[in-house]
Amino acid sequence: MSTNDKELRVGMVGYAFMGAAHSQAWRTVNRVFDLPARARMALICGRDTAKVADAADRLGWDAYTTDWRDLINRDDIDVVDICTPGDSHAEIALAALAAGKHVLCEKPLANTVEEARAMTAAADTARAAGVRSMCGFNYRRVPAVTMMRQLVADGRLGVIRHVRATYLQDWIVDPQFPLVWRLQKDRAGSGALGDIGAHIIDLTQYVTGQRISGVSAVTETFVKERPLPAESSGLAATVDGQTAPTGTVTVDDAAVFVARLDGGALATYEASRFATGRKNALRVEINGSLGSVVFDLERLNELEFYDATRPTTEQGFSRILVTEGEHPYMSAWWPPGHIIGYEHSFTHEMRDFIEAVATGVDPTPSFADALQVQLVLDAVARSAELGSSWAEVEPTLTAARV
Ligand code: SOE
Repeated sequence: MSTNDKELRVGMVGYAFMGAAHSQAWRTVNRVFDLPARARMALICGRDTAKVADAADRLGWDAYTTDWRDLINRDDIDVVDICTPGDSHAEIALAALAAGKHVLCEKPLANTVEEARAMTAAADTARAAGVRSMCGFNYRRVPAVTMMRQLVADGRLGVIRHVRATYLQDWIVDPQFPLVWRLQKDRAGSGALGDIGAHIIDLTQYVTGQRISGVSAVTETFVKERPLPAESSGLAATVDGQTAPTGTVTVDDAAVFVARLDGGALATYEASRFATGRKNALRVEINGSLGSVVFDLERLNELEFYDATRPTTEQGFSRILVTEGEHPYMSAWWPPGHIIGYEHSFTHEMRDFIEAVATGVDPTPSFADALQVQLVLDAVARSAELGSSWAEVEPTLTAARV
């Protein structure tokens, strides 16, 4: 279907946290941004009939199905939006691209480098037929992050010396928290590393324009056995005071690594789900020869900026409120000072995806960009497993520079 019919009919697979976040964005994007095509929330897919029917009604989808292959085989679907656990990203994306559907796939792109390579190759092939694909690293679309990248690109920080990135959560600190899919390698690929570490890897490469070229890492699984979820064991976490059946956690709870970036910067990364008290705390600091900039997701409308070129009597970190009309995306929302939230990053993501598809250009980050993140994840896992001091990241020729 050509996009000059002004409508992009979307089919979304999955309806949990990311399905809800993406649905909010699909509902909002054309009511906030003036775009060359309109998204139609045509079909939502989930395995459980009752739950997906409820999700269709609650999230605003025209219809629902329980088979993603049905969604892909329909000729009245133009876009496939993949919001499932990582173990199904490759299968669904490969089928969608082969069927000529544009694809938006949640991060991380895949559970393995091999899957990510296959997805990238399929995206490259489909591009020749005008089919577009993008990976959903939504934090790139927080206006303050986009501005952070602009400050670096404009040379306001000078030569980048340090990147310091943390992404900290604490939702599984309780050992009785059940063995959900994010804690199983065959479902999620990895733990904190791929789930939240992928975000700070992509974000720092996006902001600095540099790529991670090598890492030295440690990972840890603090709680190695957990109660099986009630839906799989049929039992609550404890039955008659007896502990329910348990299963083995097969992913990392935390990953910590140092890295070199190909522009010469030194970097430190920490991704943990055991940072008690930190709920969704992503923080990135960039230090350069002329200045520094800090982004904190808990204060996502702001940047801290240090300009070392100012007179020494006036130097200090200033707080930039990123709500002016000239700031990325902000002219579409409210007057200066009226702040936005986490969910707006998804609306901005859909804005850029729709505009790219409708105008026939490749949205970013591409699958090739996401493959590069996957290669870093793999290098971190190899370094941690081998206990070696350093692991090179294979350079990719296909990935566009971030
Ligand atoms: C992890 O709980 C998670 O939902 C990530 O999967 C998302 O990518 C992140 O935006 C919020 O936290």
